[in-house]
Amino acid sequence: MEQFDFRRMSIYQIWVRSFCDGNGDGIGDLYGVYDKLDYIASLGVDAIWFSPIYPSPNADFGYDVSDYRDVHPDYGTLEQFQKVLRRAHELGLKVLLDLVINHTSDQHPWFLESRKGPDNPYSDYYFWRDPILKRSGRRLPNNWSSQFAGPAWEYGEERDQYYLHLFSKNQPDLNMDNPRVREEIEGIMRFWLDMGVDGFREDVITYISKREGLPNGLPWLPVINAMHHYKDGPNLLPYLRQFRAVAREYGAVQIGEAPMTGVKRALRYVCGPDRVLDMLIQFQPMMADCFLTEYLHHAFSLRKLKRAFSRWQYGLAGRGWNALYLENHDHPRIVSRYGSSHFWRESATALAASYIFQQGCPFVYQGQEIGMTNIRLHSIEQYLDVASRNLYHMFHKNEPQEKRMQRIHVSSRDSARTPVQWSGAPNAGFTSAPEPWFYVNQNYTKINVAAQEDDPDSVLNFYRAALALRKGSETLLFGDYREYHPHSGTHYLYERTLNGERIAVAISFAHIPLHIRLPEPWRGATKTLLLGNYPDAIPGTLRPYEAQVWKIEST
Ligand SMILES: [Ca+2]
Repeated sequence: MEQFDFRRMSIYQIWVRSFCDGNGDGIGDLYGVYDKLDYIASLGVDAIWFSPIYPSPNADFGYDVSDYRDVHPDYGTLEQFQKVLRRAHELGLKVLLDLVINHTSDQHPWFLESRKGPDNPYSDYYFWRDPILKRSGRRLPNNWSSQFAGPAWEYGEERDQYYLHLFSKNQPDLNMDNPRVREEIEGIMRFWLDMGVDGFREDVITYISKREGLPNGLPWLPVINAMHHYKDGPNLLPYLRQFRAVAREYGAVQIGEAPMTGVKRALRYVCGPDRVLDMLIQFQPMMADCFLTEYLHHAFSLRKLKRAFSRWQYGLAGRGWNALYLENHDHPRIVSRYGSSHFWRESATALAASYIFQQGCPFVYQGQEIGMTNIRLHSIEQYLDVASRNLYHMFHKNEPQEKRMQRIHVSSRDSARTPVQWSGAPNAGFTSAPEPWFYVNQNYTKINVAAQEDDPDSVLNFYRAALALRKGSETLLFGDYREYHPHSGTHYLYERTLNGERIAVAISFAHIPLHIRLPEPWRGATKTLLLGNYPDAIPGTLRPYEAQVWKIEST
């Protein structure tokens, strides 16, 4: 089946547990999603990506799947999902599901069988290895670290062997080298595509092929010491081609999550009609205030952010298509990271303008469109994120408690997982239950959807205007990208050009007013303001976190 033109899409991501509780038990669900579909459509997005909605023991909140063909009872039923799907389609929204196939839950029936012994049909669905026996005792099969900290091996008593888990010990890695496992994946894809789902976001899909023999990683590097043995592995392309063939039958779109992947490598996956993925979720724009992970925090660097943006804009130009995002369920809130609490509204809207008008498909994560901010919980016990907990308990133990908690405050994924703030009602209108499943950010009385709906200057209405502007402009959709003043640490200037039309975007990241020398093609020409986050705008002058989008008339 022919694929729809995915390049025009903007995509709204739902992490359902915290989106909206429709049945009053304190947990977000598909009943709440159904009620909010009109709201989602009102944003002007074209698709919804659901983080996993499958049954899961929630060791990693849905990214540990125990049944790929059903819906978690907390979120509803398959029938309710189909209802959401039908209504979404009526509203013109595509629906993308999260395909989590690098690993399953340790409660998945395949794993429960597999761990029983080497002689059952599922024994080779996972990576089981004997311990290495030394005079000094038993050692793990290799030195790989889990990405959630600690060793990547866990003991299974029944087999007297260890199994591999690149993430938590409750997420055993699937052995994709086993053709039967790949057939299972094909079956899962067909199950949802037959139901009418429009495509998949594919979780850490670049990790599914491990280097033969699982050789040791670097002994001196924590957490990602063996990445070079499992990222972009030897059989990744053939496996992706196999799954692509299924997607192609349905015209489905495939978006791959690719941590630590650079442009050059990305081009292998996303180029031309034979591409194996339509877009990659790459991580470089998430690293402008940290080294490799948010846990290794440093001050925000606009130059670093712009370098990441432009590297991908230039790198994929004319060859591939970018996935543009600043937030998702795996990263703290962007206003708290790259923006300003003092200039909260201005910086939230400036950040929107910084990525939505680049070439690619913009993603908006639930709550981002109202400028939700990080939560600060007082003790590590209040945090639920397995990665935060592991990092806290394994590193920087000699530092004062306050410093260690500060590291968690700036890095925890839980900040993206607090309930969406719908209104100023109790529990932010997220639930009618007395207690929501997780902490509500107490700034909900100020930051909420209802308060922003009727305010033309709100963050919410800026997102709507920005998405509408992009959607209605062939230049913003398909035009060439060019950055000016790349070395500036205070402002970000870029333009999009197509068939002689030029649209200029100027954004301040400064707390003080700026006077900038306009790039040559913008100078002297007649300029029409298409969008801004102040009541008026003067070319060449940028107030704190001001964003201006101009149409430049050719002279
Ligand atoms: Ca519920």
